[in-house]
Amino acid sequence: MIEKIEEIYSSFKNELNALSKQAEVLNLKAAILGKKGSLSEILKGLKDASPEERQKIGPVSNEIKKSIERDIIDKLKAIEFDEINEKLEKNRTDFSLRDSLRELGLQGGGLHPTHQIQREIEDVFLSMGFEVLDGPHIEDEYHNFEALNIPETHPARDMQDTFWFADKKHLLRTHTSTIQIRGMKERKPPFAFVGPGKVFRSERTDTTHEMAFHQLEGMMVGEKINTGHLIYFMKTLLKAIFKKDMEVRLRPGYFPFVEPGFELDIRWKKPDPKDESARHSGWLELLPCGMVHPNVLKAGGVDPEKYSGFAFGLGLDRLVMVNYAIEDIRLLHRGDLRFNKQFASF
Ligand code: FA5
Repeated sequence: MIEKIEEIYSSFKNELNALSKQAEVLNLKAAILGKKGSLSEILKGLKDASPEERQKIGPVSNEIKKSIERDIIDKLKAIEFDEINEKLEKNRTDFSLRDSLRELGLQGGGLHPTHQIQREIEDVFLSMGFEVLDGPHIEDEYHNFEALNIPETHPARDMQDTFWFADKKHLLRTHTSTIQIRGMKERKPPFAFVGPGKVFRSERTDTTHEMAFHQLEGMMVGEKINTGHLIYFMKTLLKAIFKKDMEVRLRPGYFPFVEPGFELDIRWKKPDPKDESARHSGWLELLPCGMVHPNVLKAGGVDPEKYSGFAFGLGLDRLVMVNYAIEDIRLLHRGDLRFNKQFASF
């Protein structure tokens, strides 16, 4: 009987090797291990065998049954793997386009310096357990102002002159603080996130002001979060970006959505385009921040009696200016390839 069982196993192996479809493998399994399968039939005969024979054949047949089951699982996995590879091969994406462009003498793409810095900061915060959130460019009045403790008649609305849509209800968001409200509503404390993105203001442009620029919002909410946490995270952020301890200045700042509010300025040596060796030393307003106002926590569905938090809004374009000693913010948005190529990883 043992020889018969071994014979079944060896012919099973040969048949299995020749198969390439999952259904065929399952049929073979049924033909051997199914109710009327060849191995099952033999095992049924065991009941008529003598106790000594049963003692000998029992363990062998069990071992072979296990081997068959294992072989079948391996084969099914291998077939699935082959099918995936076949699909990948068929739907192959040609990532070599950039090189082909270069072969054709055309310019390939690269990341804008603002985007590069945004990704770098996202990585710093991801490593500290923050999430990265997104928010819409077209906002409603509620998320851009009201929920942030800026009611309709509040003079702080004038600080951020806005592009309104014809319905007078929607606008291009003036800051990424809108992400605070959306982020809070979808989470339960404790939580921490950053929200980068483009913002828009109806501004007269100059060397440090643009109409469309980039901010990165940050927020942390939990029990007993205080100004010490805020300062720690701001310093960690600046050190990661500038790779050294930066000279910073914290002064009181007013934003209706934080209390207390601060302006964090950074020591900046402004380059003089007329005289390459000259540097005007000064402070650049970079990072407004503060402890989240209780009304804002409430608007986000967070109990201000139990939880507190900090928030900040970093000007990304200004950060690029400081990092690369760029004298005019407008250079960043002009799309001049001679300028952009200096930063892109072509
Ligand atoms: C705000 O937009 C607040 N939402 C920031 C905030 C968030 C405060 C959370 C407190 C808590 P402000 O208008 O100062 O603040 O803009 C933030 C940063 O964006 C500025 O520090 C500056 O770096 C940058 N910024 C502001 N206006 C311009 C502009 N026109 N062009 C380029 N960068 C700008």
